Amino acid sequence: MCCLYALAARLRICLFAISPAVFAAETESPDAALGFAATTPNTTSPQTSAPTGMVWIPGGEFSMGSEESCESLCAQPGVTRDAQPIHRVYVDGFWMDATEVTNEAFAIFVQATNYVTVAERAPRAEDFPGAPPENLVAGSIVFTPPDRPVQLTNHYQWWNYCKGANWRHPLGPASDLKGLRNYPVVHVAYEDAHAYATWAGKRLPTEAEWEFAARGGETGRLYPWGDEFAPGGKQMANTFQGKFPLNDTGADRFAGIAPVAQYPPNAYGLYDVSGNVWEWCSDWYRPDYYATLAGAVARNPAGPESSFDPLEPKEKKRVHRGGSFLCTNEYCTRYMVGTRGKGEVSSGANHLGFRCVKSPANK
Ligand SMILES: [Ca+2]
Ligand SMILES: [Ca+2]
Repeated sequence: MCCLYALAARLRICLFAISPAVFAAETESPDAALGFAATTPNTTSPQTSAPTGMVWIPGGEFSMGSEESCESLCAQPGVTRDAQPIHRVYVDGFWMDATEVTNEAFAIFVQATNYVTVAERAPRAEDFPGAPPENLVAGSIVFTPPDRPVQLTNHYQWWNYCKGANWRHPLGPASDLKGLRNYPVVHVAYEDAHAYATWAGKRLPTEAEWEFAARGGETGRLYPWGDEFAPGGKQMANTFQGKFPLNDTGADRFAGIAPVAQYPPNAYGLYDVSGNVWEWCSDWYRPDYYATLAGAVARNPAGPESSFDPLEPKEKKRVHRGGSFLCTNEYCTRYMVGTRGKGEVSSGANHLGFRCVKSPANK
């Protein structure tokens, strides 16, 4: 089991560490003080009706990123540092899936194409030289709450590489999709999400498109619905309540993952852009990317040329957005709309999914 665990660390588990302050000095910029300027959505409408399950995002110009003051909303440091400086961005209009892609939708894709996800394939020995053959087993990462209080400095204490876990068996081989038709598909690697999107005649959103859409036309709000996490006591997203990672009380009605669209949509009609499952974006991840865009309006930015995460410099990572049912103000407050996540491209987990976009001209 120890060896399996070690392989898992190389395979996938290492991907959900939060980002501490190691690169703060690299990303600080005077521009961060400029803050948010008004969002100016485009006024043009699409010439065709909405594709099934998608809503129109008009695009336009907006301020992207997160203010350093939001650090106070998370008990762990660093939640905003890779989301600075706040900078001005323009994106064209596009269609976006109103919800995270569901198990039902993904099953239709798999049935039509016989697609096999990364988590269903045994890791190849040539990709992991030196790994004992018995450890080259197909599987994925499953959140497993520890049975006693733990320090939040070591995420291995609540992530477990589970043989046989994949989108069909989200909690391991003994689990299945009964009753989960309308839940987000999980355990999808980047190439799985990309394959689905291509099959569907869609694509994955850029990070800028994702944030423009999630903000719903608002300017500089903390959350897709406003600045108060639970306005009037009303829970607006599926996150984690209670003592992380021990006990999710489910005070927001769901302990763990929820079916899609159980909370109010944002102003553009998007459900669960905050919480439930993280969502893949097409951009490579770099914590200093925003600094390269500051000072002008970035038009349809598509991310840096390559990936670089100082925490794990050898891993190729793309951006995740929106946080998940595991996000909490004790550890990872990345349900805040301007904050960023990241993940190694071949790695899925049971809190990571995606949604797709489509440009009117099929860009
Ligand atoms: Ca919850
Ligand atoms: Ca989500």
